[in-house]
Parts: sequence; structure tokens; C-alpha cells
Amino acid sequence: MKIESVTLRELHMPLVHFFETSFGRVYSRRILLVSLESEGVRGWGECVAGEDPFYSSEWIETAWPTIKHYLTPALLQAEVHSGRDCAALFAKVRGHRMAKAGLENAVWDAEARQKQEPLWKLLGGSRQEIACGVSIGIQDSPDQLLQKIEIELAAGYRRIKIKVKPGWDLNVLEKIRARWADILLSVDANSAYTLDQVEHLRKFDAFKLLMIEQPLWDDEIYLHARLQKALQTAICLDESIRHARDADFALEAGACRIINIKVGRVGGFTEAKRVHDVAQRYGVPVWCGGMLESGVGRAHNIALSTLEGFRLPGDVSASKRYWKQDIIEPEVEVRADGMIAVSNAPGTGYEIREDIVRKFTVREETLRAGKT
Ligand code: OSB
Ligand code: MG
Repeated sequence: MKIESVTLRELHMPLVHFFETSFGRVYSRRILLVSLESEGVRGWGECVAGEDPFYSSEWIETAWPTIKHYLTPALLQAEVHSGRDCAALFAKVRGHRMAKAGLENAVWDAEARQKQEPLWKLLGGSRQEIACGVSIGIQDSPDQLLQKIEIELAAGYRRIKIKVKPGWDLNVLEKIRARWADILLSVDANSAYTLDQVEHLRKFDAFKLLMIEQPLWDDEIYLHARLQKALQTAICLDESIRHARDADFALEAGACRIINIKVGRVGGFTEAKRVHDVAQRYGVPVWCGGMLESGVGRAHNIALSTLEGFRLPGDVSASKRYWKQDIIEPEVEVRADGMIAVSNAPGTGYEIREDIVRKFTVREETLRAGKT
């Protein structure tokens, strides 16, 4: 693949509804899109770094210069044959996984378009439809949360996940379970608890949760193993799993029984596949996490979710839950049975609406081979 240029764009996209986690509330996203030109096709990727370094140490203002000064020059100077080659090219840069994923995934996207093959097949997927859940943020009141859950269940979603933190946990779970005793329900703490709250965390067991996601520190695995021994509820790790070695360690240590795979968090499709393969070896289910993506990242999440080990509903939901107008066509739609039908068209099966991309773009920079 001859890669002629890479373009970075920042888009400002207001969310339909604010999203609040234990580390804060966002009303609007600064979306970082990466596109590249290669032999007549354009490949797209999305860097999912946040507005702030709160979910992880990366944020849009670290990702942009890392892609510009290090990753793109490495890519434009090298000879790549496929998306699979990128991880090795970027290995010299430590960390910055979301930046790497944005660029690597654009190469996979271009490769699929060049080969006229669906991206999900190129990734080794096998599913024709994927199961969808929703992640519902902390609301202004428990009543508002119950209303939201009702809407999502009526839309067909197969798993409800709520964000929790001290003060917004057992009290809301009581209310949810009183109304819906049997729905598939999980919680995500985004590291809101510490190990000295184990007695409090044991009370979550009463609610028959599918999982408790990332209860402890974002950089801890061993202490999650200690906690898992004290809980009946399965722990799912998100932030703590940076790559396949982390997944291997976590599963060997018994730190979790489920893994959330986010392609951005682990540095791209290649590493995401490796994490998936490690979980398969342990017989542990994985599911695809979300980072409030625009259609570009969302379409990539759908492709990744077709891998066999993605046996639980992911946080991959319809475009309209996030955006008044998404930047892809068609928008991501979820059927009444809570499934997304996977397209057999070449690439992701979704086209980029470049006119809408332009409308939301607030900065743009193109880097060309030989000029970096
Ligand atoms: O922890 O899964 C998370 C959003 C931003 C940062 C972290 C997380 C999330 C979500 C949203 O839960 C999932 C989505 O709907 O995209
Ligand atoms: Mg999470």
C-alpha cells in the first residue's frame, strides 16, 4: 500500500444528551478523525481520546501532536502491506495507544476498501449480526435514570449498563431491580472505589448483575484479583487492560471473568484481536466497549464485534442515541430485537458524509509523504 497523505481533523459534535461518569460530565465531543489517501482510496479512523485526560492519560491535545510528529512520519516513510504492519511501526512510541489506534485503523479501513472486502472479514470476524447494549450515564435524579432505562428497553437493547459511584449505586440499583427484576444489568464504576470498600462492594451481589466493570484503580490488576475473590459478581476490566499481556496476567491472576475490549484503549485492531485471542484461550467472554464515538469509530466497533469471542452485548448502540446527525451513511441503526445487521459491502459498509464532516470541522491538517 502506498500511503500518500494523512489528514487530521477535529470535529465539534454536541451530544443529544450529556454523558456523566464517575469522573465527570460531557455535553459535547471533540472528535479526532484520521483519514489517509492510498492508491485511489480513502481510509478513515477515529482517535477516541477524550476532551480531558480523565478516562486515561491521553486526550485530544496529546493525540494530535503524537500522530502528527511521530506516527504519521513513521507510516509515510515505511512500506506497509496491511493494517497488520502498523503496530510494529509504532512500537517505538511508548503508550499513546488511542493515537496509534486512530491511524492504524485508518490503514485497515483503506486496506478493506482496496481489497473490496468487508472490514469484518479482513479482521477475521464471523458474525452476521451483533448484540447491542447501552451504557447509561449518571443522571440528575433516579427517576430520570428509570425513564431512560424504560426507553432503551422499549427500543430492544439487550443489556443495560449504568454508571455508578459512591452515592449513586445501591440506591439506584434497588429502584431498577424493583421495577425490572430480570433484565441483563451491569454497572461501570470507572475506578470510583477502593479496596477498603470491599464490604460495600459485596452488597452489589444482591442485584444479580452480569458484571461490575472497573471498580478499582485504572492501573491495577492484582488488587482486582483480591476483590474478585471476595465477590460473587463477575468483575469486567476496562481501563486496566492496555494490551494482550495485561489480559493474560489478569486472567491468570483471576482479576476478572469478562473483558471489555476497546480498540482505542489497546492501540488498534491488531492488539484488539490479540486481547480477544487471549480471552478465547481462557474461555472468557469479551464485549466491545464504546467511547461515545462518531460513526467512523462506531462502524469499526461493529466490525470488531463480529469476532467469535464477542459473546456479550457491547456498548455499540445506534447513532441517534448520541448525535442529531451522524457523519456516516447510513447511520448505525439497531433493530427492534436489539441487534445490528452487519453489512457485506466492502469496507465498513458505511460511507463517510464528507459534507457533514466539513460542517463540524474546526481544525484540519494534511501531512504528505516526503514533507514530514
Ligand atoms: O468506561 O465504558 C466506559 C464513555 C466514555 C469513557 C468511558 C466509558 C464510556 C462509556 C460509553 O461507557 C459507552 C458508549 O456508549 O460509547
Ligand atoms: Mg468502562
